Amino acid sequence: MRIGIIGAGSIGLLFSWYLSEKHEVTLYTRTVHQADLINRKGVTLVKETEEVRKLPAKPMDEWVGGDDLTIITVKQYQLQEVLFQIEDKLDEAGSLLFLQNGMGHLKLIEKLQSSSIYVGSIEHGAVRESAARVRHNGAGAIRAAVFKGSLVRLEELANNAPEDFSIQVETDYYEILVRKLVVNAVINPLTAVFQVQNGILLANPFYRKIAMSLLEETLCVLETADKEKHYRDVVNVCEKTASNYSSMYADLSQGRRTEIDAILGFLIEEAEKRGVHCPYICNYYHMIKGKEFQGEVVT
Ligand code: KPL
Repeated sequence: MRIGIIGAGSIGLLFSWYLSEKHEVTLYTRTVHQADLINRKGVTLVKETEEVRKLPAKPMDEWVGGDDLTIITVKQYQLQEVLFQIEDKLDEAGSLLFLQNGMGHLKLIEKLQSSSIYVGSIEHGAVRESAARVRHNGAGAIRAAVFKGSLVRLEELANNAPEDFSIQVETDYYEILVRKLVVNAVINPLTAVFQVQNGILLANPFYRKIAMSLLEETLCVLETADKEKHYRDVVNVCEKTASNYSSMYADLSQGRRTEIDAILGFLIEEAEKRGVHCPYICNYYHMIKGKEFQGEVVT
């Protein structure tokens, strides 16, 4: 399959590296500099060892939409601008797969005319070490489902995924987003505030207690029935990505904006609509906003 990947942060680099094993992948970057670098050096994946894969890269404004599948990996808060940039070429696009953390993007996606749209989540641990280099800190689940249109390209993607990068096709896209929202609502703010790797949230009994309180409050706001499943999800991700620095930790440490509005900000809005009191969520939301405001550099 011909696959375009828009966004070359940690998730874009990870997808481009793994999928280029079996597909013809082009990576679309935000800057010309990053595209040049990737064209010259390829993408390096660092695990126990490191391996380079050569693949073509282009700046995003050269995207013309001719691929069978386009995977959009940019952050939630960058999505509106990116969609605006590529809007007039979306008619030429094949299927689209959106992989954002948090909630909010459904409102944007709903408006698109594209025939087949998928929504998914990724629970791998990945940190971008430089513009063409990503460290893979643990494999978790990748889930995706149809938002609109046909399943064909998503099934093709899942059936041809590399063994160590498997993709689960599910039926309920909203459920996928809620599961990932809960994971991000607990792990991301706490790791960013305490400045620790994901695994420390389980290993340190005091952080673990706070994580459980934040989890319970999140589930209360979302009025979800299956608490056990969400608890297992959080524990699983912490275990499988124990050595990873969450994206929120990485964003703050590099002075970038975080996805807190789409994660805890979304939960605060939901809590207000339902008249639910959520002091933990509010406190962690403000701690992260405070750090963003200070432009705090933690490493
Ligand atoms: O999604 C992540 C993130 O960091 O944003 C997890 C899965 C928690 C991995 O760190």
